[in-house]
Amino acid sequence: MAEPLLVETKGAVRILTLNRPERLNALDAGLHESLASAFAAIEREEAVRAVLLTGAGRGFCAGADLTQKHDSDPDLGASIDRHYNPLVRRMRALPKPIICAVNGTAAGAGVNLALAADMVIAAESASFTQAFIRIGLIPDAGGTWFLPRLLGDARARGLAMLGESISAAQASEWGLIWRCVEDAALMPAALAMAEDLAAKPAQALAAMKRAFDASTTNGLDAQLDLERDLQRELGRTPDFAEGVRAFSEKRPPRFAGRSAPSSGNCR
Ligand code: T3D
Repeated sequence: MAEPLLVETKGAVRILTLNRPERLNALDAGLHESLASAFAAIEREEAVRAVLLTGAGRGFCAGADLTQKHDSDPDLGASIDRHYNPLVRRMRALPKPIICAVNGTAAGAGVNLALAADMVIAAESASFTQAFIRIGLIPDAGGTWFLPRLLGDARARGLAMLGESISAAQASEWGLIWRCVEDAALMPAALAMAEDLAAKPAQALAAMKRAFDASTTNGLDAQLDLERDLQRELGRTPDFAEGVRAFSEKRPPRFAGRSAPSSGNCR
């Protein structure tokens, strides 16, 4: 049987490809377990500096695998506790950038899995559907949190309540995703973004993820204090010294991505 998740490494980029194309990469227990171990490895491996998540075939991910057997009194909360919530938390807490390349249909938790990444780039043939209402559920995997923040309340409620699909172009115009590109350009563009991020100062990217996440609950005062604290740590990193030196010497910087000997990690 084919592996449900393909794992490849290109330089400092770890590429994860959801690989159940006959089910539009719907998430079953096997795929969830593979994702959990892939992210655990990425957390451990210092050489991995950026992650690219995509899907095999014509779909990105059609959400939960609806062919999984449920008993007469199913506990969906248990499956969310076991698989979806740890995955979303793990992606948000990962101190490395994650790019999601949405290659085709994204539905249900498949959309929200993409939105848990730091940036989403989509092929123009891709679509985004909060399909949950069609089967009597609410958006999960962070959907009720991501959607209003990215789109505003009106569009978030419209997408969730109507369950209509939007195109990648519409998703880009509405600010749900970073960019929409021609189908053939998707993987080259996504890989170029991931390689670019992998060469950027890793500590600064980790601190940025932390600051943006904290901004969703912090007031301005607390956020200003957090920015000061993070900047204090970053000012002591070799990457800051190299960035300033390279600027003065009018040459491209060579970032090592190491933390300062005396400081902890930004995350
Ligand atoms: O359960 C829990 O743990 C709780 C968590 C819930 C999270 C959720 O994500 S709930 C929402 C689940 N997802 C959906 O409701 C979407 C279901 N799929 C669709 O509505 C449609 O397939 C799409 C709109 C995504 C795409 O339509 P289309 O016409 O392009 O493709 P298709 O023909 O419907 O699908 C192609 C094949 O993939 C087909 O198999 P077949 O008939 O060729 O053998 C179809 O059954 C299969 N497939 C699509 N989605 C799923 C799926 N198989 C299992 N689970 C799926 N979600």
